[in-house]
Amino acid sequence: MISSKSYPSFNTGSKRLFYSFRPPQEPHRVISIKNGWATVFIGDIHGCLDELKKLIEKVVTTLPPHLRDKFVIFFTGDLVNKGPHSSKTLKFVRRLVQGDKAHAVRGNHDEAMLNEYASYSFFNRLKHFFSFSQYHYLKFLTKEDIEFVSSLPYTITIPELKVILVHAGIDPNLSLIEQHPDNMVRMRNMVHGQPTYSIENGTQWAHVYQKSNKTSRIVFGHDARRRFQEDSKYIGLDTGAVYGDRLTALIHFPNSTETILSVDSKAYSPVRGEVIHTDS
Ligand SMILES: [Mn+2]
Repeated sequence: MISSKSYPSFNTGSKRLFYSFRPPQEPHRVISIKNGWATVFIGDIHGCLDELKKLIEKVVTTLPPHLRDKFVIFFTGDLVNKGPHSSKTLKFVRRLVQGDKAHAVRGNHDEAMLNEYASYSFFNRLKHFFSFSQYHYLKFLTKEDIEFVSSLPYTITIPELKVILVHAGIDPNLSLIEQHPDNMVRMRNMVHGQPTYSIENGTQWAHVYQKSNKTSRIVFGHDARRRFQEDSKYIGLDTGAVYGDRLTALIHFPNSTETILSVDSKAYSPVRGEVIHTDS
């Protein structure tokens, strides 16, 4: 059980956090890329482990031989839920991260899993023995797996690339430190200058960000219904892997050229809502 007491208080103003537990000890991390290394960003996996392994193989064969042991992966979060192999995916990603081969930010589904774990009552534990429970995979997770997910930051800044990695988005009106935790994992649109989780009201946040005076490029996931999104200041990599579309990677080579790769996936989860085609 993760005690909320193990987290320092987090200034969220008067806003309540969506989930009862506290954010990670280090919500915003800075991670540097070694000179001459390639950087790989991978979108929302949602337990699609077969697709993830295929995509990493494709990345490796796409890299020139001298870079095949010189690359680091960044995941946009939502490692678990909806798909077929949540616990195995989590353990696979944890091994990569703890072996210094990858980094990840937390997504809303990673938080939902922590929330479910934190309310690990007798009834919940019983429920998890049946596969109809969305969280049946919790019984395969160790304390180390849970601590790993709890430690995932909301953002990772990569100074060499001028990139900020975040699961859902960044409020363009605020500095990084002022961002509300829930927005970083759940926002999709901006409405009257405020972030919203809704996709129906307002403008997609990335378009607002693009027009703002911010200069960092945001790499994000979460917005599967809009699929791939790109402009000079942002790139959205959730291409609906769990809905039978694709799992996508962006490779940033040491000479700053970039390539987008993806692998097809099976439809593991029914699509909620139509795919939205944007002009980006
Ligand atoms: Mn998400």
